[in-house]
Amino acid sequence: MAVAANTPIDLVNGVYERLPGRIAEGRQALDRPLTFSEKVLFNHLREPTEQRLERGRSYNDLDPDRVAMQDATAQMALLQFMTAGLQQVAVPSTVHCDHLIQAREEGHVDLMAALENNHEVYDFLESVSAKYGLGFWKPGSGIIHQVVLEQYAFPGGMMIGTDSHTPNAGGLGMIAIGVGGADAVDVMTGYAFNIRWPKLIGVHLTGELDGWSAPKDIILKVAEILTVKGGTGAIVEYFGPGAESLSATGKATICNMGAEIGATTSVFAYDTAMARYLKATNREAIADAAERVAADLRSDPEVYDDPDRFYDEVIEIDLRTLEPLINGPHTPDRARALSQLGREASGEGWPLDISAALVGSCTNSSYEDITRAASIARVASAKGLTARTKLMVTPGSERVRATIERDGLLQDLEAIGAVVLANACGPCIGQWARDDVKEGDVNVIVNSYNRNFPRRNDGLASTLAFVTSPETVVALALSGRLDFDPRTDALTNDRGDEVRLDIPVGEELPAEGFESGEAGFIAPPEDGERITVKVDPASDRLQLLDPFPAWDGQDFVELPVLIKAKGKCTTDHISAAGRWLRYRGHLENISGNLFLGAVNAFTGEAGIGKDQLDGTSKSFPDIAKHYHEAGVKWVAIGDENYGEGSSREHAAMEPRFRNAAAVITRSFARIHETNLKKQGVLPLTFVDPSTYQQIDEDDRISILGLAELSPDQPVAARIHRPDGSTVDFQCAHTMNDEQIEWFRAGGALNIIRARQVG
Ligand code: MIC
Ligand code: SF4
Repeated sequence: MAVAANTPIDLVNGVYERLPGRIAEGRQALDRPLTFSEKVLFNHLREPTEQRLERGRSYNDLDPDRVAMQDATAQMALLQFMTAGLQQVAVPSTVHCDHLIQAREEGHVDLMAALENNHEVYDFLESVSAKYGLGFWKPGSGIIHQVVLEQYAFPGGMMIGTDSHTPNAGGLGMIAIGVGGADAVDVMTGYAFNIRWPKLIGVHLTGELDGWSAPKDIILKVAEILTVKGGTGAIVEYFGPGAESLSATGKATICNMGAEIGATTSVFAYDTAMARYLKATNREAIADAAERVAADLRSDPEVYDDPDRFYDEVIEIDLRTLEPLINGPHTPDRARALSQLGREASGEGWPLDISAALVGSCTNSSYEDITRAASIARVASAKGLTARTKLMVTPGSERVRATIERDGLLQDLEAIGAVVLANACGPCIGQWARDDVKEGDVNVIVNSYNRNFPRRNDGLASTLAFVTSPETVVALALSGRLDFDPRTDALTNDRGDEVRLDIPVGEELPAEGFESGEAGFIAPPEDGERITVKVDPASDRLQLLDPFPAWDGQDFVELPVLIKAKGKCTTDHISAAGRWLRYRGHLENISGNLFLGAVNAFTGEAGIGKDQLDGTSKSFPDIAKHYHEAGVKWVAIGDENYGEGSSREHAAMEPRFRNAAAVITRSFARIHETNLKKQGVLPLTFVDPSTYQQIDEDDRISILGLAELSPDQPVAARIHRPDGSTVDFQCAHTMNDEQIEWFRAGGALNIIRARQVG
């Protein structure tokens, strides 16, 4: 299968040809009109007539049109794919090099350094892509989600991606779902993508944004309303006149950050803004094809007339009343109006001075975003202002970078002191060689990214990160302070005059069209068979995978608790990024970061616990290694929404590699729960959430009756106290028959191999 730099029109036409028939079947099956995402899902069901469709319950087989992977997750995904013994991937797939570029000086210099430092990994990804027929986007071409939006997304399509912000493509009406690498391997090897039929949350947008408010404020508001777990198991559909007033890239911002509420994905129905974006990115044929089936790329009229009948929950937001928001620190749902931040910061004792301001990330780096940010900078500079804090800008793609350079927007930002970084994730994922502060220095940063967990941007737990719109970031950078509201406050310029910032103005799309963005693409050769993929056994960055041992048929009896995590335990807490991104292709080495950020509920300290074999206090990765080498299985205990955040399956593979038997929590984030299942670790939840409090440091845990493990049946478990007493408790799980089979087999790699033999 030839993978090109764009989605071929034939693929799109194929999807649209099936659409009316599938929609008719869907209406019949459910005996009612359909929402937009139901239509797209129906159109991608593998066996439409044979599947039970029950929201939040039934598991269903879907056939996505595409797979996209970024360099930090593709390594593990492709190492697994390689064990399948196939010659080609079964669906069009691409690899995007964006996460491994470190921000140190400025874009070009940093890119050159990355090419040198990461050449082994880039060579590996490029040669695997060539061998198995994947498209390869070179470092510097842009952030995966921006490139996918520009090149591959199309209304009514469906894709999966090994990154939690894959839903970004919902801005172009695509059902795009973030998954772990093992899920991607299923699809790339021709198997279906299996997922629970989602619940549906409708967000009805009325009015239009004005002044300083931006699309980002919509999702910051939704995050406040739904919290970081409120979207779990649901697709969020945006509709209403407010939805149609937003550009495609503005819609993408909203869908992108839907990852922060745990949503399966977020999506907007097809409209003229999407057509404009498709045309501006040289995809007229797709725009025309979409136009012909436009009525099928929206919800049925009955849904818009009476949304409460069709959605599990409906949220109303009037864009006219939406103020600029800023969320954080430590969690993306901690929202307040910008106007309230100064007071809150003083009350909390947060520094009011800002140490760095950052514009960019996959969430906010479109042409429109940059025009709005640059407009503030342009006027500010004319009024004699420059940034009072470090300001850094990461363009989302080479296409955006080249276009904003041509249009003078980069110069506008540079005029107030901005440094332009490489087209990559950079400081969003800890790839930031920061030397102006050190651990313990409590400091505030503001950015237009999406996540703000501790240590995420610069590796420092003492950095307090706030997420907001690019417009607000630039305004705050110009003032240098958290208690500044550009709508009401003035700034003093270099002549000592009081001046006000102008309201940002943006351009949805470049009047002169986009510069080319395809320079970074390498198509696979017709026949990749002769290409050899080398993995040096002595490499510290890449390691071939061995399947984990199959389940031995025995219950888990009296296992030590490696960790009881207190509060938020995201995938960043379980498997940190930043400097550890270096080892994303080497399971043993990356296991050195296991739970380093997780807070020990018994001591309040991060990353350190008690080794039950020798009674000493050690880092969690060292204890896990000790248990592994001693052949001791263990459990981890977690609180609500355990595994929030990233799709990185390392957060599941590392525990599995180090002998974890089960993770028992109050609740899980979707992608991480699936990743645990895929790797053969039991993800269990307490039936009575208060059991969490009962587990002590020296207790042991048994998980019983595993031979009878079956869907919808509780699992018996027991706490063994050091004094010999026991407490029985019950766990729930969400595994279906197939997923129980993954557990028995010892994880996905065994299944991939068994399929090959079969
Ligand atoms: C993130 O934003 O956390 C990441 C880094 O993009 C991750 C993927 C990864 O850990 O490689 C994600 O969002 O899935
Ligand atoms: Fe990259 Fe940040 Fe987007 Fe993740 S959230 S894909 S690290 S830019």
